Amino acid sequence: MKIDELLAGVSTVGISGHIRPDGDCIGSNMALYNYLRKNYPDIRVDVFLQEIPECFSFLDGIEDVRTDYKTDIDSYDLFFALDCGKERLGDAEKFFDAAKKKINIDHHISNPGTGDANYIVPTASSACELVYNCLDNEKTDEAVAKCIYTGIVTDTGVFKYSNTSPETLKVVSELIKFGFDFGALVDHVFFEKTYVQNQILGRALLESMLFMDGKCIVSVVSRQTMDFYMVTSSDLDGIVSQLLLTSGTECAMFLYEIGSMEYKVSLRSKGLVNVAKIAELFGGGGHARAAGCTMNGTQHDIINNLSEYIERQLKGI
Ligand SMILES: [Mn+2]
Repeated sequence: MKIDELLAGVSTVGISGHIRPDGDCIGSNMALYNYLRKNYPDIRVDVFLQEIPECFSFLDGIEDVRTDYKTDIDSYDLFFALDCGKERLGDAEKFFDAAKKKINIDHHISNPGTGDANYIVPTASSACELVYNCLDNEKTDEAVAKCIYTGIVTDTGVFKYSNTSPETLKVVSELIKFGFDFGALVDHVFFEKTYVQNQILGRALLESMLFMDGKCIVSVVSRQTMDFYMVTSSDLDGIVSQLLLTSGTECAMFLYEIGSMEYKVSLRSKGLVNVAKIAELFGGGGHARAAGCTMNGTQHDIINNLSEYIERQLKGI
């Protein structure tokens, strides 16, 4: 699919992505927006996204995003759904449905393609990688490159997850030719934490415990501690991954209290333990190396319950 070939006779373009947008969703939307704005100044381009996290506010053109989903156009000549199928567009789905031509670009395996034209590649790292493939490299600039880089970095966990392919890195090798400070970008969109996020991470690490001869690590954050630091559940993202970075561990468990005798449990594994199987036993789910569930009981009961299944898998029984 080539974007330039879709634009004959087009004077209005709408772009949107999934609700609660992440770096890939925002990056792909803004990459296409910046590309069209620069190369096709006569085309009206509207982007519809809501709840954009503050860390993405440095991307060019983000101030133009229509967060109120208001427009005076009844039917866009072209409408792009990026990083999702039309059913996850939220309030933008009606614009997609009403558009004269609907385009769907996505990398989610669950998406059969919901546009008149579809470019769905489940093996691609990100929607951004796919959008990049649709652009003319000659017409791309630094603003577009930073958007694409942002999406690839966030969806691959900084080129770490198994969705990172040689094709992904070929795209990245083109992007860094634009000369932006990619180290600073990675820190900003992926590693940076707020002060309280770092404080609660420190507290969770300090109070963590090793067990099963150091093969397992666990930490628990109580409601009281969360209230003390004035953090919400999203501030606890990444704690379980940091726990698993402890050398010698195979499995990490992180619990935080959501109610009386009720905990959200996150499980991570380096590969020997399939944590999805364990989470499923308790009504949760996920992937072999990253899963979660909600459990009731005291923290000790919960840890004991989970440990039993982890130990069985480690011993191969
Ligand atoms: Mn994505």
